[in-house]
Amino acid sequence: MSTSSVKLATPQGYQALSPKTLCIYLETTPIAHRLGGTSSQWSASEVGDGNLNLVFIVEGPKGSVVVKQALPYVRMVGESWPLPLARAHFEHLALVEQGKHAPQRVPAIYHYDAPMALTVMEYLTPHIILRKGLIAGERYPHMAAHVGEFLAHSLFFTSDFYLDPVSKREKIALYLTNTAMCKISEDLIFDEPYFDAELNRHTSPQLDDIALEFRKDTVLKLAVQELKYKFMNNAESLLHGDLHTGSVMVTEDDTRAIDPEFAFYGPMGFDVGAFIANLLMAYFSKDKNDDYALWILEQTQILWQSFSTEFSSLWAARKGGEIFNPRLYDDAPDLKEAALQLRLDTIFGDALGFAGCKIIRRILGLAHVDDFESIEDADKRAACERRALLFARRLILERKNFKTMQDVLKAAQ
Ligand code: SR1
Ligand code: MG
Repeated sequence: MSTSSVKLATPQGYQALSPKTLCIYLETTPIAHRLGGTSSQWSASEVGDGNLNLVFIVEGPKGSVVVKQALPYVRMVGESWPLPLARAHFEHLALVEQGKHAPQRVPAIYHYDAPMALTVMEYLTPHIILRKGLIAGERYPHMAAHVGEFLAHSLFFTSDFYLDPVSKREKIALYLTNTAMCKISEDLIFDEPYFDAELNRHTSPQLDDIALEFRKDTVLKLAVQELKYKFMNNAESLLHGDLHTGSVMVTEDDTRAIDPEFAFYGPMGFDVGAFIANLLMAYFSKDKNDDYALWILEQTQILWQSFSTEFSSLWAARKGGEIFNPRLYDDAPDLKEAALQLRLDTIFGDALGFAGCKIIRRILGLAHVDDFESIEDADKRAACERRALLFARRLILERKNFKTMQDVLKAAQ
């Protein structure tokens, strides 16, 4: 990914907002009534700590909302890396679609303004970002099952297992031009960790040897490029596209997936693998196998269990869908079960491979995760990261050999 000094043209009517200008803006929108009173009684603060956008919490006498606005550049790098505002459109589209299939697992959407690249949505409170909760050692008894359910519903209902071919192709087309976001993933996940890219960083000098080994590792690079090819060509389902633990908000009882601005039609295993990768990084960031670390590992098992059980019941109950049309069962009644098993096995293998890629990119690439970054002692951090890197390599190369999540978790320990 190369940065440039050319600023992107922003559409007429776009203005990056500040807390003050946001309140004045909101007064002109249909959601003003949710806040109550007038803008002079509202308080807004910018709370975004992600890599790309502005995020505001606005509170009024009657209620509160969250406002997310895209910037015309990558926030974590600055204006030298322009990024189309259109990602706000894809995020809104995906949130609405996911809201149809998993309404309890995404925030409610109140308002979308295309020229302003801005969405007003439910303020999830007292939720916190899952990654922060895991770093703090909190347990969320329903989180893994909820994410599994979100994945099963959002992936099943947007695939050929449910849709007729016309609707499926129309849906693919809706996301085809989210190219800038897909290109970020193609570069940052599958390429940059494997060459000396300008914006790469790693814990140095502790990981210099392994970073170089990975760059020289033809077998690994072949496998990663095979996964990249799958990412680019397997339009199986509408993906969230960036389902890490920073894209999930939790309380003890509730779980919501946010931020699907990387949404596109891709392989189901990519979303499943993204979440597994982030649970595994949370696990590897704890330097010993204490109760809490093992609890995190167990969540990976619960996630897969919940996803596969939910996906299987949707499959059993399905009425439409183009693939494995019921006319094929007449002379081969066991086909229905075999088809499901084949799909689950493929998603599982893909998910492990993508999980491996996701772990490596967060340790050797541009965008790191706080699970590791919050470990101040560089030697300690590097030791955790090295374990994660070696395991990620195994996940990628042996993805077709692991038969169950239990096998994966044993190997992780
Ligand atoms: C330049 S954007 C870096 C990363 O932040 C997002 O969360 C995505 O994971 C992206 O790859
Ligand atoms: Mg995000």
